[in-house]
Formats: sequence, structure tokens, C-alpha cells
Amino acid sequence: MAPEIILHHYDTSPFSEKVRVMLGVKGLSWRSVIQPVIMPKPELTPLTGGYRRIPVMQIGADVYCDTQVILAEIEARHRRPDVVRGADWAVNLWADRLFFQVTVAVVFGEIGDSVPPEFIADREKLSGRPFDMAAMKAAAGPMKAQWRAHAAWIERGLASNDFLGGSAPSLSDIAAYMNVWWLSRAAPGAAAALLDGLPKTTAWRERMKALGHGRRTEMSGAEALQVAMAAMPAKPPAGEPADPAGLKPGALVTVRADDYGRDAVEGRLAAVNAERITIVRECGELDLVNVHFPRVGYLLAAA
Ligand SMILES: N[C@@H](CCC(=O)N[C@@H](CS)C(=O)NCC(=O)O)C(=O)O
Repeated sequence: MAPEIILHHYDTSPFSEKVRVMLGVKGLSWRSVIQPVIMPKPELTPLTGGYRRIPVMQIGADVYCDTQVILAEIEARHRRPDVVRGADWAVNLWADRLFFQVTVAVVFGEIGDSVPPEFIADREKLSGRPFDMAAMKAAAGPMKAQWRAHAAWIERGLASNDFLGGSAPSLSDIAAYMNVWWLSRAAPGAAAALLDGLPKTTAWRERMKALGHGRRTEMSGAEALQVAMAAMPAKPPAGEPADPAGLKPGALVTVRADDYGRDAVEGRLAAVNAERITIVRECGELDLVNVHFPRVGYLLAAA
């Protein structure tokens, strides 16, 4: 039996929604492990080696950090229907970084007053910057104008088709939708005002929602750790010997995100190529896991 897809996530997480929608488009069955919204995450970080962001996907003893590598892996394992086309990865990074940061500003400008102090303290640690509610409120007006301009790109992309990717949903749709989904859920009044006059985007949001999340069944974090212990890591992807980092398989390395949540994960390099960094590390008593990161947006260095 093929090992199950285990998604470590929480329901309000916009990045997790990208993966849930991908699982819906592919019509897949998957196991859901609900992780905490703030640190500590004692049933997640033993798997990742310290990476704390959400979501994380696990298949046996292979652990995938960041939606970029999670979505690529799902696409590689389940090719039909195909989702990744053309310049989709570049659009994905626009949605993850530029559009997302604007969405963060609008959401917290709207709901900031109801955010608990523990959440604020956690996100200050995550970003390394003060979670400055007054500044977010002051920026809310200009940020709403920016949000609307990003949404207008979606509207334009839908001019002659049901989806940004044409007649069927693509990675561009899934990535862009994350931001529209999150704003619509966290601050429905602001979303309605900002989407007013963008009818194609509003109709597309409903089409995206209708794609569903595939077949989800819950699993405990402890059970997921047991799955990793019982499995062997898969053969790593092919490496590129001419990789600019100049690091060879077997080297002791660190990998960290270059934006926020920059906790370094240490392990032995298993493979590196233009798309992926794979390290192998010990998880508990001599049990090995492969931990996979995207290449774009992550820094690889000798430990
Ligand atoms: N580039 C990452 C970003 C993930 C991200 O920022 N996730 C948010 C939740 S949606 C997060 O981890 N927030 C802190 C936390 O949940 O502890 C990805 O694509 O997976």
C-alpha cells in the first residue's frame, strides 16, 4: 500500500489552504494532523529538525517543508489532473510573498484588536520584528488600495477563462486564491468591499471553494511520529553536481528560510538541485528522516 499523505496544518492557516485545495483538485485521500498555531510544536519540530512553519507534509519518513516543495511533490506523485503549468512557480512566489504580505497587513489592520497577546509575542519571534498594531492600523488604508490592485490582476487574468490557468484550475489559481480565501474568512466585510466591482474574481472564488479538499481523516501528532519511526526515508531526488553551492552529498549543512521563521535546520546533505534541497537527519533514537526544502527562498550553507 502506498504510504499516506499526512498534512500537519491548522484550519485557519492560509498556506495550508493552498495544499488542501491542491488535494481537492487531485481528488486525494489524506490524513490531517492539527498542529498548534503558536510555539511550542512538540509533535512537529522533531520531524522537521526545528522548522516551525505550517504546513508541513509527511509521507512515511519524508518530510516536506514549505508549500512550494509540498505542491511540487504532490504534482510529481499524482500527475492527473496536471496543475503546474507555464510560469506557475513564479506566480506562486508572488502570491506567497508580495500578495500575502499585503493580505497580512489588511487582515491585522481589521482584526488586530482581537488578537491575543500570546499570538503577538509568538509572531514577533517568528518575524524578528515588533508586531506593531498601531503601524498596521495606520497602514491599513494604503494596504487596502494595494490589495485591490493585486486582486485586479486576478480579475484581468480571468478575462476570458474560468481559471487563471485556462479552463481548469492551475497552481496560479491555488496560490492566488489563498489570499482571497484568507481575507474573506478573517475579515469578510473588508473582503466584500475590496472585491466590489471585481465580479469575475468573486465568481472564481466560489469555483475555487467548490473544488473541495479531497478526503480528509484526522490523525494524532503522536501517530504521525510513529509513522516516521516505522518507515525508511525514500531515495533522495537526483542532485546536480554543478550546483553553485559547491556542497557535496554527505556534507554537514544548515538550511533556513530567507524571509521569516529563519530557524536553521541541520543535517547531512542528501541531494541538491535547482528545485530542491534534501537533507537527512536523525529523528529520535537513530531514526532517519529526509527533510525537503525548496531551493528558491532558502539558504543552504556548510554547518
Ligand atoms: N513559505 C512558507 C510560508 C508558510 C507560513 O508562513 N505559514 C504560516 C501559517 S499560514 C506560519 O507558519 N505561521 C507561523 C505558525 O503557524 O507557527 C510556505 O509556503 O509554506
